[in-house]
Amino acid sequence: MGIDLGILDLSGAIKSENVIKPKNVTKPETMTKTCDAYKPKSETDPMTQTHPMIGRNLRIDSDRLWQSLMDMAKIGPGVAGGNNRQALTDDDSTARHLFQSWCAAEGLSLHTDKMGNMFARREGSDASLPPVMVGSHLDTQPTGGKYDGPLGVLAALEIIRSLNEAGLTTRHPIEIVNWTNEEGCRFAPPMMASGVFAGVHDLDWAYDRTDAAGARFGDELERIGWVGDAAVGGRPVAAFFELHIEQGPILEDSKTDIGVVTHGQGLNWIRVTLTGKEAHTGSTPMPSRVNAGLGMAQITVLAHQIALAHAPYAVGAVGHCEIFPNSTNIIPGKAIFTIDFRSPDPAVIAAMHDELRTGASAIAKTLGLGIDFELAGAFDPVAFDPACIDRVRAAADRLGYSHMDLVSGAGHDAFWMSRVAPTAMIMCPCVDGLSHNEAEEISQDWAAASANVLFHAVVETAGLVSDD
Ligand code: HGY
Ligand code: MN
Ligand code: MN
Repeated sequence: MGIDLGILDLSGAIKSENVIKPKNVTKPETMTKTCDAYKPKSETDPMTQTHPMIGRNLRIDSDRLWQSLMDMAKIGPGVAGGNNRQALTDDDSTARHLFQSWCAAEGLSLHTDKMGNMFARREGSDASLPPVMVGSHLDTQPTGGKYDGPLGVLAALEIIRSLNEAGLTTRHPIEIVNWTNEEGCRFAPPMMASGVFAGVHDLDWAYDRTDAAGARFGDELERIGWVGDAAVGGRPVAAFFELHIEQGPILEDSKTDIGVVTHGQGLNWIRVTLTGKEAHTGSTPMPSRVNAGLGMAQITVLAHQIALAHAPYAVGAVGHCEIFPNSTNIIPGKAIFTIDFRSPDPAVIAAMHDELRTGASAIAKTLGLGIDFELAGAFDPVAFDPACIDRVRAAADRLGYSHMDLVSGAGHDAFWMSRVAPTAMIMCPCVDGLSHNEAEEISQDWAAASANVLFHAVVETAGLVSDD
């Protein structure tokens, strides 16, 4: 396989002590453990310079972070306790305004680029230095949770609030980022705006993406009033850090506080369009039917079987599907659906894609259907920056949290940012490993622990210069 999958072997990385009790989390001893004495490293390279302050009482305010998460969750509520705050909706705009007001209250200067990415900047002692960026996304799935995305943006804000409270200055500026349209559920592909920032997607191509109703991304961004005037990307970034919930069961099952994300798996979204013939479901003889819905069902099973055939690390499913005219007594004449294939190994992704095209074409031929394939989203597996990863591990150790290496199953803006800046991710557990479900849940302690690790990694990278 293309990537050393040994890191998925969890045997060596789990420490038995310092466990978090899932669900009704009590305050385990690690959460209150004071920091060990901290020995500053060499003064030569400021990027690795560490400041005695970091070893002392640098902590975020857990209650304040939690309250911000709960306040943000009130915008674009779902129907079952989660959120439906899809990209470029009015709710997305309301969330942006709330975030903007919080940043203004902290004295940050806010600028927005042409993709609507929001950057809230805290100056450092040396404005000539590129910013350390930290953030994630505020848009959600249609039946999303309260934490997928907002935890990373609001933990970043909490770092700024804590620095302001402590009166500390960093060398590098720090910029909090809210990336537009990370989810890609309304406008494919996912991580679209960070992709434009990283030079992977062209601005005009992104503007022309349409949602299921045919609305253009560019028009919707204009409609909600969040087209900024700043160029998208093309500027130096010292480093990028992203805190995100795991969205899987590994951390909670192993009772580990922190996920140190070393890699992220790659993805292919293959959108299939099947063309059949609408006809009466009652009077049309079975042999003469050209049923696009039947083709979609058979190709859905095929995708599942292909993923199973590439076990243990490949995954595959059809999450999006539409049939037309979607009337009970009309044989579907058209089906449009998207296969989501993922693996840590690019060769496996390519193999699954090829097997799907071959198998689906054979199914279409047997059923007399027209078939069209479109690559609706794709990114390769990523390896994050070793120096940034080391800072995350050192912070978790210093703060007394248990940690393990992880490969991210989900895609994140950090994946594209790793192309233009040293990048690392931090993960916290989530209850039952559940996400992209309104029942998504984390504990306040999990949020605080991971935000503290983010705090130390970001501040160590930005360099502390003094107490104001
Ligand atoms: O699809 C993903 O992995 C991310 O949640 N957008
Ligand atoms: Mn996310
Ligand atoms: Mn998501």
